[in-house]
Amino acid sequence: MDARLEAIRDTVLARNPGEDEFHQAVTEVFESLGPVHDRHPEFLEGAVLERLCEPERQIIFRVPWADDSGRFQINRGFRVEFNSALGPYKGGLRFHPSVNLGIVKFLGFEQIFKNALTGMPIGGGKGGSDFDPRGRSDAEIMRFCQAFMTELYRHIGEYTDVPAGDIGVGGREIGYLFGQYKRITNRYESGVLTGKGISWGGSLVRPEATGFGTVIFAEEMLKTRGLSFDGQRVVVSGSGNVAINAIAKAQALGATVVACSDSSGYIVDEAGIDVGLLRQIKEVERGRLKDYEARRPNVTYVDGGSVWDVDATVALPCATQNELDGGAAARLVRNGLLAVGEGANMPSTRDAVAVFQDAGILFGPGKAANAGGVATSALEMQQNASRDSWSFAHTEGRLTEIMVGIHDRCAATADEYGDPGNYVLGANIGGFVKVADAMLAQGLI
Ligand code: NDP
Ligand code: 2IT
Repeated sequence: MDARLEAIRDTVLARNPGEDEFHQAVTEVFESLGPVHDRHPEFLEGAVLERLCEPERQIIFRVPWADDSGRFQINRGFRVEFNSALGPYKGGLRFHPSVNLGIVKFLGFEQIFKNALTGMPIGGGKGGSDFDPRGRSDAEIMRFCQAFMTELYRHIGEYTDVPAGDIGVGGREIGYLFGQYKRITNRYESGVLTGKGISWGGSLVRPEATGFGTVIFAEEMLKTRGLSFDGQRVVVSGSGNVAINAIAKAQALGATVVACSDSSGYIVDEAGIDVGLLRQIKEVERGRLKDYEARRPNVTYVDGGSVWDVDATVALPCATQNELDGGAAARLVRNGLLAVGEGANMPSTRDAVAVFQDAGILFGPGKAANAGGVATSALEMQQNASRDSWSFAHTEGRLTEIMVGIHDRCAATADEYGDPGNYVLGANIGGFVKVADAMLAQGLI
């Protein structure tokens, strides 16, 4: 790492002890930015990096709620409003027991650059809670969402901060959150949340957008080598919103997706995953992946283990951070891997990224490859602002244009900085320069 940047990075780490994932995300971005600072000394003079690493606002709050047995439960809520140079803070809410400030800050930090890459007018933020939705009744989920919004509402707004979903937060939760926001504020402010239901201000394609976008991005990478998804053998991790829609899109483009996972285990279905059955189990029944085995012939369910033990030509990690390590990366590379598209945020460890890059694997980092979700959230905001709703075909067309545009800008930036094919460099520099220019233009704030 460039020595000037390393000194700033070390201060950031010392000021934020114990936030391992935030440290990882900051380090990974800084490693790309040395050459930019050679060309743009004004970024150093303007203390852009120091400002960028300090969130504009960090909110931590108590979320008290009553479970079905009447017992009082206390969770912790977070919203980190990281950077508003390009627009209102924008980013999802994660409900998972592993959520803490360091996780929210890593996600919010990544979101700044991702949102810049989309070309849409959105800043970066993230939030969530250590609430564990697993095993909770629908009524408990509703009461939790209402309690969460009872504090969050005062910090958000269509021009201020616009949350959406992430792990553990989908259409059902956004509905409860929106209802409570409306009740407290007495405003039907559609643009305050994205991922809403289609009949009440949501956008077509938003549910599919992250998974679809990841596959579109990976397809563009494959094209640079004269390849496509057609005929590829694909492994996807996770079986939530991003994973399911990545599976659907990859198969629509002619690939066979042979495996996917949840936090308990993984399935191998050599005939290609039946997306309809997977949606029924995960989205309708809210069941476990193990249920898939009994309902389809010739399927193996592996309890525990790693889905990355299954060979693939294309790997799409779509579950969570640091789920694919250096050992798994090396094994995939030895067994014929061509490309990786990160549907999740920071799913590959730094060792894994190094293995992929050293082997010349096409590697699409999350902040570029999974930007289709937030980009379509921005399209939802656009429809809300104009009180309009677009067709599926039109919205999918916009998503495709945006993903191809992100791919091409990352590739062109990597070329410009002398490292062709390095999408990590392209994404980090491309996102950073846009935000840095806007920050300098807006003065010392
Ligand atoms: P979901 O909650 O819909 O699904 C998450 C999936 O990942 C589930 O299959 C879950 O398994 C698995 N998973 C979660 N945590 C872990 C863990 N610690 N270990 C193993 N498996 C785990 O979330 P999404 O699909 O929305 O999100 C997946 C990833 O995509 C996240 O990294 C998220 O930040 C990222 N992302 C999401 C976007 C969106 O629009 N939703 C946009 C861009 C990125 P189980 O059910 O067993 O917990
Ligand atoms: O990580 C992400 O980009 C998201 N969870 C989606 C954020 C959004 O505002 O749609």
